[in-house]
Amino acid sequence: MPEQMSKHTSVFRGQRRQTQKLTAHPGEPSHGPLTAEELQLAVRNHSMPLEALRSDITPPGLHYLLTHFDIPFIDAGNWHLRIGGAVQRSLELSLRALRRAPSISVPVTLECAGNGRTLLRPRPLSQPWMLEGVGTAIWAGVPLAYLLAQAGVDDDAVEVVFTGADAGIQGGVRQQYARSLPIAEALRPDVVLAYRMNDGDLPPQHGYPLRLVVPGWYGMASVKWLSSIKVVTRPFDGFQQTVAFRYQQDADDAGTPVTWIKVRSLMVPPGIPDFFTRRRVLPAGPVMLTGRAWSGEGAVQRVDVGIDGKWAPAHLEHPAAPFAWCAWTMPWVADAGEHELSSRATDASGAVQPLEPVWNYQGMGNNVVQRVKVAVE
Ligand SMILES: Nc1nc2c(c(=O)[nH]1)N[C@H]1C(S)=C(S)[C@@H](COP(=O)(O)O)O[C@H]1N2
Ligand SMILES: [Mo]
Repeated sequence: MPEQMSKHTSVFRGQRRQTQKLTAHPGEPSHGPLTAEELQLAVRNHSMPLEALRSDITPPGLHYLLTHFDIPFIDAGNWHLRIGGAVQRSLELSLRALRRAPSISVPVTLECAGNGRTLLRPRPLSQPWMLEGVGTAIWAGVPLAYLLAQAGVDDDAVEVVFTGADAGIQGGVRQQYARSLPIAEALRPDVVLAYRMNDGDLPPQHGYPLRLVVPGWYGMASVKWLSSIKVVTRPFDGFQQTVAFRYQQDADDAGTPVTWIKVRSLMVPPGIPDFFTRRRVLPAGPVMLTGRAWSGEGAVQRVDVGIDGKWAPAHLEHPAAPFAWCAWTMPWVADAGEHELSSRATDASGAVQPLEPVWNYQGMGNNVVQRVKVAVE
């Protein structure tokens, strides 16, 4: 999520700094303590508790959530999806019509591009994710490629723009949440217009009645509460495309677009937590360390588990689908004392998780290895 951090806000910076020293300015990374604005976002947009890494499929209530503006309340009986722009036939489809169309069901690990942001120093001010902005669900609905074929995409088309029903202001710009995909991505057979999540209807917070799901891409591409799909002959220049979701060094850097999910692994913290500090405590003896790993840039090839900085390969299982996470396990005989546990994944592209965070202005794609401190008694 973004991730305002925009050229637009930087214009106001000097002015705000004089008048409101203690208020958060999105776009200005902070060395200070967590702000009220970050807390406000954090309580609306929850992460997935790490113990939920135990399930292949995340129940909707445990799946992470990221909503920029408000959750729109949509009367599905009067709702239609419009498909138009550079197509031979514009379409207008009711939810009933979509449910009668051919359907697919795809297990997908979604992750917010801002996951890991709050571990960066200085800290980009936005949704303050630690490491748990992730979840895996089975998304079912109509293949996007099927509907685009029905509409007939013009030869000069370059992108497809997806617009949600939710509106708000970000970086000083009034907007409806909208993102585009290159035509080649939009025509992938696994890109789905989902009306179901796991065993039920799409919940309101995850995009009811219909959302896009783009397997392998960071979550921002998977537009919720879809209201229209427009085929365009020029690259889309909306805020969420050209200002938010960029890897940039500063506000004036055009940067590069955020696209595919970078390789990451996470561990279920072993033992029991201290309520307030979340510090882990476990008894000495054998313990099975478990977790998950995923990547949008190539299948996960290995996961190494580090015990106090000494690495050894974990056992890897096969994922349920190309863009769903895979389980890993590693037996450990815990001896009394303080230990630091980590996991580090490598994917088929050769990418490996960095040991130290890689900073960028919006706090995007920080796939640094997780470190779990445990006290063994
Ligand atoms: N319409 C709309 N779609 C959206 C968003 C949004 O704010 N509005 N947030 C995006 C972002 S940044 C992420 S990470 C995912 C989160 O999906 P989830 O809440 O179902 O986990 O939705 C994406 N789609
Ligand atoms: Mo996101």
